[in-house]
Parts: sequence; structure tokens; C-alpha cells
Amino acid sequence: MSKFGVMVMGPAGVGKSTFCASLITHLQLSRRSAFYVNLDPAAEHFEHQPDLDIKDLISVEDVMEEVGLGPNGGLIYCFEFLMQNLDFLSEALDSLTEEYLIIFDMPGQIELYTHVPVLPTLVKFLSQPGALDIRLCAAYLLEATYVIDRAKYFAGSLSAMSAMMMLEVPHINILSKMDLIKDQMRKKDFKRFITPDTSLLEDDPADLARKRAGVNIDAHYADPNDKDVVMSGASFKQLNTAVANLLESFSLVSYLKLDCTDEESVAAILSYIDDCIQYHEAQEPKELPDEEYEEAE
Ligand SMILES: Nc1nc2c(ncn2[C@@H]2O[C@H](COP(=O)(O)OP(=O)(O)OP(=O)(O)O)[C@@H](O)[C@H]2O)c(=O)[nH]1
Ligand SMILES: [Mg+2]
Repeated sequence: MSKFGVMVMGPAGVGKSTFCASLITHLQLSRRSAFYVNLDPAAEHFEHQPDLDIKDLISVEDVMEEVGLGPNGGLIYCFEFLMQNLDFLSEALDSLTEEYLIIFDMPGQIELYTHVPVLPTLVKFLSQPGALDIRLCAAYLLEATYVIDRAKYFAGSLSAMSAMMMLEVPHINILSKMDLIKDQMRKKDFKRFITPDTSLLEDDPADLARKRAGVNIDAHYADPNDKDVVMSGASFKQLNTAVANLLESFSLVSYLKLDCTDEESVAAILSYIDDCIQYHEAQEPKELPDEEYEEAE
């Protein structure tokens, strides 16, 4: 019997927990079962109470107090502790049937998605055939407002690609909080940000502002160690161009749009997740209760 899950990831404050809450509300309205796992050992407030909470195993607060670490070191400590106590997850998840969508709400520390090796181990453990065997989809969120600052947008896209390559499971990238950008950008202009590519640097507003101020950074486009090059922003432009080229050459990252205040938008993301993990293919046909059967006739 397979199990199905989505791991909701991304930098701090991008709306991961809000998305988990909207997803659970939508699943409940569609009469589907959700199992909510909070894996953020510092999270305090929830719209839906977690069915399993890492804080019942270990919390950042306890670690900071007892081991004397800071918040980021504390988080890594908590995840290493979880890795040594994986029974905490398997005991709770083992009996779930294929009807459930298991939703993992992750912390926002970016180091988890770039270089700390605990997540690949956790994902392997969850998805390993013969053990928990969860068909897992990774959902990586970035804020739609990042598109206003090209450097932020490309840096975020690079972190999304890093998570994709590190985890090796079906993966969707999402631009969240679309309601915040709706009035600032026309739909047609926003479309260009669905797939990151180098042409987005050609009309970078920061670049245009420098040009208006009379700084011609292209004239300095040579030695990144030269002070004038650094001060004019030319070396920063070179760095962004290199990142954009890298993203374009791998051609892995593209985005779906999410507005948690709009149920249709949440439903659209859910259907992408369902497709990624082939949720519907695995469901047993259900018998309708008598009254619904009559209605259907
Ligand atoms: N306008 C708007 N605000 C949102 C949306 N989603 C989340 N927020 C707000 O963004 C803030 C952070 O949301 P969270 O859901 O806690 O973000 P998170 O990614 O779980 O944060 P961490 O777990 O701390 O990394 C809160 O103030 C939310 O109300 C959205 O779709 N639109
Ligand atoms: Mg959160």
C-alpha cells in the first residue's frame, strides 16, 4: 500500500505554513484526508493543530537552553536528533492509508535546502520502497514579490534549483503571495518570471536607475577586483548574469502561481501535486452511501 505526501519547503516567511493550512482546509472541503506533520521545531502557532509535531520530540527552545546553541545551530541540532530518532516518524505514519495526503511543514532556514545534508537523508527515509514508501512531492515556495528585485529573484531561483538537485524527488516551484503583486504588475509582464532566463536582466530596474543617474556600468565590465567596478555595481551584474546563465542552461526551474486567499488557486496547486505523485491512480473506487448513489442516478 502506497502513501502520499508533499513536503512544503522554502526560505523564511514565504508562506509555507499558510499554504499548508489552506491546503488542509481545501482537502477537508473536498472530503479528503490530510495528515499534518509539523517539522519546524520553532513553530508555535497553527491554524490546524498538527497530527504530529516535532516539538513533541525536541524543540529549538529546549536545545538553546540546554545545549547553549543559537537559533540556527539549534535547528540543525534538532534535525540531527530527528535523524537519530526516525521511529518518531515511522510509528506515526506507518498505519496511514493511501487516502491520506501527508503534509510536511518545513522550517525556513535556507541552509537546510542548500548544503546541510540532513534533508536528502530524511527524504530517502520517507520515500524508501519497502519501508514507509511515501510517494513524495517537494513544493518549494518563493515570494512573488521577489520578482521586483532581479537579484533576489535569481538568488531565490538558485536555491530552488539547489533543493531540486539535492532531493531527487518530483518537485514543483511556487511563487506565493500572488495577491501582493497583482496590483503592482500586469499579468503579461509577470509571465516572463515563470521561467528564469537571462533576458530578465536586460531591463533590470536597478540597472536602469543607475543609468538614469549617469553611471555606465557596462564601461567597467572587466576586472571584478577593481574598486570602480565593484562600486558601480558592474561585478554584481556579472554575478547575476552568471547565475541567470546557470539557471538557463540547466533549464529545471519554472514556477506555478499561488494566492492562498483564493481557493481556486490552492485547488490548482493541489492538482499539480496529485499529478506529480499519481495520487488518483492509486485510489480504490469507493462505494457511495445509498442516498448519494440515488442522487447520482
Ligand atoms: N498577503 C499574503 N500574505 C501571506 C500569504 N501567505 C502567507 N502570508 C503571510 O506571510 C507571513 C508568513 O507566513 P507563514 O505561513 O508563517 O510563512 P512560513 O514560510 O511558514 O514562515 P516560517 O515557517 O517562519 O519560515 C504571515 O504574516 C502570513 O500571514 C499570502 O498568500 N498572501
Ligand atoms: Mg512556517
